[in-house]
Parts: sequence; C-alpha cells; structure tokens
Amino acid sequence: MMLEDCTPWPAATAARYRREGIWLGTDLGSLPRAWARAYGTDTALVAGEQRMSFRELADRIDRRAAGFVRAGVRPGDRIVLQLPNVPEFVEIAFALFRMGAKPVFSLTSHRAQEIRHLCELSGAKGYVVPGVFRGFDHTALGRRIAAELPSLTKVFVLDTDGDADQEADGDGDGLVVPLGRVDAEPFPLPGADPSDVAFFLLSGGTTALPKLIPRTHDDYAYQTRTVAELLGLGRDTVYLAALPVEFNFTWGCPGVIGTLSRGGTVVLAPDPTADGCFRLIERERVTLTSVVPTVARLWLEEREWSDADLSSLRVLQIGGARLEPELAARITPELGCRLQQVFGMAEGLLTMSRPDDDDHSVLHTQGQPVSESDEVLIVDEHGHPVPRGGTGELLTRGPYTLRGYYRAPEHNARAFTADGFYRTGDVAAMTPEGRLVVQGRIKDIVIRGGDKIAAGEVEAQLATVPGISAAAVVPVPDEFMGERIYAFLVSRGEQPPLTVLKAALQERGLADFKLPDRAEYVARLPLTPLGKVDKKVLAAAAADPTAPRG
Ligand code: J2J
Repeated sequence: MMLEDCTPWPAATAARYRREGIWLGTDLGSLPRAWARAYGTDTALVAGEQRMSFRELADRIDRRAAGFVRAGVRPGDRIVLQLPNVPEFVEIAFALFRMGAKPVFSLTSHRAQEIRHLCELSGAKGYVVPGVFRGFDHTALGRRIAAELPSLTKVFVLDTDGDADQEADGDGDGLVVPLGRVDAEPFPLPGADPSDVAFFLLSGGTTALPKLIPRTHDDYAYQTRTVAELLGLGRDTVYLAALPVEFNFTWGCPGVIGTLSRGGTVVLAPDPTADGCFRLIERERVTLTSVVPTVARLWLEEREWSDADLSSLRVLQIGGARLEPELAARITPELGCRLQQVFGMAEGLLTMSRPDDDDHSVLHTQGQPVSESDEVLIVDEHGHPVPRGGTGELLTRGPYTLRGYYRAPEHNARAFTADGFYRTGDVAAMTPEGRLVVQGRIKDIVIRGGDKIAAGEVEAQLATVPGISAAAVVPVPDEFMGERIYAFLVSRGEQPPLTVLKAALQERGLADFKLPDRAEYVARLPLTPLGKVDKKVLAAAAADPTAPRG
C-alpha cells in the first residue's frame, strides 16, 4: 500500500514487476544491517578524518531509528531533511526508512520560501537542520516556520554550537532537539511495506511551486541495484560524493546506495571544488564519481595546475545538464578516466552510456535506458510517436518512474498521459541503436550549472516586488554555467535595478541559486497568438542584444 495522495502503479503492472523479479520486496531500511553482515568491518563511509565501517553504520542507524521513535516520530510522518554531505545524512535517511517515516530531501541552499512550502505541502512533523551552516541559521528558520505551521513540532539540529539555549530549550516546548539526543537502545521495529513511499525527492519543476516525487522502497532498490550492476561495482569501488548527497544522481545513480550495496566505500566531499575533490581522489584512491557539466569544466581548468594523482579514477559520470561534445572530448585525455554520460531525472528514467560503447556514442549520445522495462516514447505535439530518429517530446513509464506527484491531482492530469506515461518536458531523438540524444526541452525551466529553476517560481516572486507589473524569466546560454537566469520586466514608473531585485527576493527567502543573473526592462512582454508570453522571442532576445524585444 502506498501512502495516501500518491499514485500507485496499476495492480497488474506491479504484479508483473514482482513476477519478473524487478521488484524484490526490498525494504531500504533493512539494507544497512544486511550490508553489515556481508561487509562487516570494511569501510562504508569516509568524511574528513572520520571513517565508519558497515557494522558501525548499521549500529548507528538502529540507535537513531529508536531515537526518532522515542522523540515522537511515527511511521508515515514526513520529515524534511536538510543536511550537507555529512555521515549523519546517510544515518538519518536510513534511520527514517527503518522506522517508517518519510524524509523529504531538501537542498542546503533552500531558504524560507522553499522550506515553508515543503513543510506545508508534505505536512511535515519534523525538520532536520545542520544548525548554522554557511552563515545561515537553519534552526531559527525552523522555529519561525513551526510558529506558522502547527503540524511542524520538531526541529532536529545537528550542530548546536553557538545556540546554547537549545539543549535546555528554555521555553519548554521541546521544539528543538539536538540530533545527539536522537539515540536510543535499539528495539525491534516492523519492516516497511516495500511498495510504500520510502522518501520524497524534489522535482526540477515547471510550475511556480516545487512538486514532491514519491520514491518507493521497491522502485529505488531496483534503480540502485540495476545501475550498480551495469557499472560493475564491487568491494573495490570507492565512490566520491562530490555533488550534494540529496541529488538523485549522487544518492542512487548508483551513488551512495549503489556503492554501499556492493560493499564499496563512499567518500563524502564537502563541496565539488576541484582542489578539495582532487585531494580526496588521491588520498582515498577514488574509482568513480559523478558531476554536472559545470563542475567538469571547473575540474578540467584546474587540472592544468594540479599535480594531484588521479590515476585511480576509472569513470567520471557527467549528467544533469547538456554536455557539450567539445567538453566531453576532453575528459579522457585530460583526466585519464572514462566518461559516462548520464541523462536522469528525480522522477525516474535514467539513461547512460555503457562501458563497451564506442567513442562516438559516448561523446555524442546520452546512452540507453538502464532497464529493459523502461518504456520510452518520442512524440510530436499531438502526442503521436514520431518515426525512429525523429525529434519530439520524451515520454516514459517504467518500474522506477513515478505515476504521480504527491498531493498534486491537477498537475498530474497534465504531467501524465491517460496510460501513465510521464511527460518529461525534454526534447530528444533516438538513434537506430536505441541511444537517446537530448536536444532541448519544452518545459519552462532554467538549468543553471546543474540546478533546475522553474521560471514560474521566479516570475511569481518578481511580480511581488514594488514597481514590477509583469515578469518573464528565460534561460540565456552561458559558456561556464550552461545557462543563466535572464529576467524581462515591465514596470509602472520606477525600475528597480538588479541588485535591488535580488535583495528583495533574498529578503523573501528565495534560495540564492534562483536569483536572476540579469534583468532587462521592456515596455511590454511579447505574446503568442494565443495570448501567452512568447518565451521563444524572449530567449532569442536574451541571447542577442540586437534581436527584437517584442
Ligand atoms: C541534458 N539534460 C539533462 C543530460 C538531466 C542522474 C543525472 C541527472 C539527474 C537530474 C538525475 C541531462 N543532458 N545529460 O536525477 O539521477 C535535465 C533534463 C531532465 C532534468 C532532470 C540523475 N540530465 N537533464 O538532473 O531531476 O531536463 O535530475 O528532465 O535534477 O535535468 O533534473 P533532475
């Protein structure tokens, strides 16, 4: 049974996935104990000077799961999880799987706007924060949101340094709980239903507000197992989590879960900077890592100046945004490892190049779907499949692709076909060999670095700034970031400059990565014959100062 307000797979489809051994009835929360039995004292996690064995990890997860129950968290409760790349992320995510609560993976860059929305939409009972992180006080934010949302009754804090009143929590409401206290003698807990939601990922978005993607135990176990197998991971695998662990790419493609499942070691990098990551690759003899194209470019620039020994690195996975063939071609000569292109989405479908693919395919395609049970269609604007090789919107369904966002019936009616295909909003073609070539997208988002920004979300915020009467946000190509955020604005009278606009959005609590990089005032926004804002005209104008603005 799936949590209420989720869309399960049709019963016959689910039965087939089970019959065919795709869904094995795995409860993600039970995995760490199984790993501990198989890999015992081998190193599971490395973070800074800290090293944790599989057994230690499983023990900590059991104690934390018991601790959450003691703290009043119940099976089915949603808990917004916002932590950087620290071992506690892994411990807490699995402890929540273990006791049946459902973490909602948030980004550390999220601020009041995003966190309030996630807490409200998910009806979260708890919010797990780092404390003060990169100068931002997440605990204070948690207190503010809890004051507005009665459903939020616990803020769990990793690092309580500098906020001494928390331990005593003078106000006696028990709102703020140090994570150090989420630790209790383990007791038997019932396992989770494998067909139920294990956790929620965030959608890259198309609408003004982010959507929640329910991922079940069975579907995510299948995804991570399949990708780990495809890459031939084993006990000698050392995976560097260079990007944030809450990113689907880092968490399960094969990422943290895939590596640990095969007895490999996960090294947590605090950030993806070249310097720090090169040092970790050298010191830990990293064999596999995954980055977005912007980070790959950064690493290539830095490589010229670095004497770090990267010889252990066998495969660099690159995904999350379009990889320019010119950049792709530099990976093997300059970093000395194989390139694997990955096209993926938190909603499900993953495609990737295979270890034995020819060079041309590796450089110029995003490879094949990871599962034979992935169904992929390329359709024209009327929803009809295009002839093989033709370009159109990519639709997909399969054993690890969602059938509906959480609590979003109206959006679901548009985002899925009647027979359950997810409309990705990506535009692609399929080669005769069945490899995907991503060519663009029709969804209204900006992909800046690897970050996805829904144009509608930024537009809605901009429209509330005094003086602004209309706003339209489009991507503008950028050599380093891939794309940047370009805002066209219409004002009544005064025209607040970019710095003022950014400050206003920050003030409202919008995450920094969503702030416009450039703003331009126009007399009016160009419209299509149907009366919608013509984003094609605006995108062309953003890229070319001499192009018509409307
Ligand atoms: C072009 N666009 C791409 C690619 C994703 C692995 C890798 C990436 C993600 C991810 C992920 C692209 N070329 N190679 O979850 O497990 C764009 C598409 C897609 C959207 C999904 C994973 N790889 N994209 O990026 O949910 O537009 O997942 O629909 O963050 O990123 O974004 P997200």
